[in-house]
Amino acid sequence: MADLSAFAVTRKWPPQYPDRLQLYSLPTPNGVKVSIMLEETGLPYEPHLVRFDAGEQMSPEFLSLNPNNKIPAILDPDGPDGKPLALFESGAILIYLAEKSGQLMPRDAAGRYETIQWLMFQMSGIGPMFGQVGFFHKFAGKDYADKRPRDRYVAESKRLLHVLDQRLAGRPWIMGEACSIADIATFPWVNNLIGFYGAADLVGITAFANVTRALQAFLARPAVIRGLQIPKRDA
Ligand SMILES: N[C@@H](CCC(=O)N[C@@H](CS)C(=O)NCC(=O)O)C(=O)O
Repeated sequence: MADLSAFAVTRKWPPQYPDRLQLYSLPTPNGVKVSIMLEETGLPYEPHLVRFDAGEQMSPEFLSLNPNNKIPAILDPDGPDGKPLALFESGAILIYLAEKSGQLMPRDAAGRYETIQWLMFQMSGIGPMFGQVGFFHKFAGKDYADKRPRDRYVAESKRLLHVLDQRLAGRPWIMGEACSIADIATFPWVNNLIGFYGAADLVGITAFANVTRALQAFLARPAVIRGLQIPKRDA
């Protein structure tokens, strides 16, 4: 049985199954990327809820795993060379899990780099920009009288949606015929933008028919349906 006692995070979130990959998360758009990926691959894992309402992402135990105080983070007892591996940043975790499982990533080198390119497009563009739309449209920023910041992020989000829509023209998924980690990174954010953030009209989502078609296909996948609810908020 794996011994994870050297990792302080296991003191606050004790593993019931230390041989399984440990996931520390919350079902937010960044968090569900990893739970969806784990559900898609079938890798055995144990989810732990990190409660933001209790500030648990700032606890010394969580910071020992991710000094950047953000979910998702993982601790794999069976990492490279059979040693435990702790990892944060959802994009890095997705690449790691794709390589570990041999799934959700093209096998040829060029296809692999192209997938990472679209993954980075999500990490550097879609995530941060859609997040700002959420702040200025749904959260504290919605009460600001000056709408220029909101409009700036809405315009940039529309531009990114246009790029994504063009990429999906004539392709079911970002990388073509098969769903990949690029889709797993991207569609939880599109879903959140038009769902939880209520910004569908603001960004004019109906103009992006390829994006909405791929989003519907994504949301219909059984692993996605399950992953969107993991970890359970009331666990
Ligand atoms: N670039 C990071 C972003 C992660 C992120 O922003 N996580 C948010 C939830 S979606 C979070 O943990 N926020 C808590 C905080 O900032 O205190 C990733 O993709 O993993």
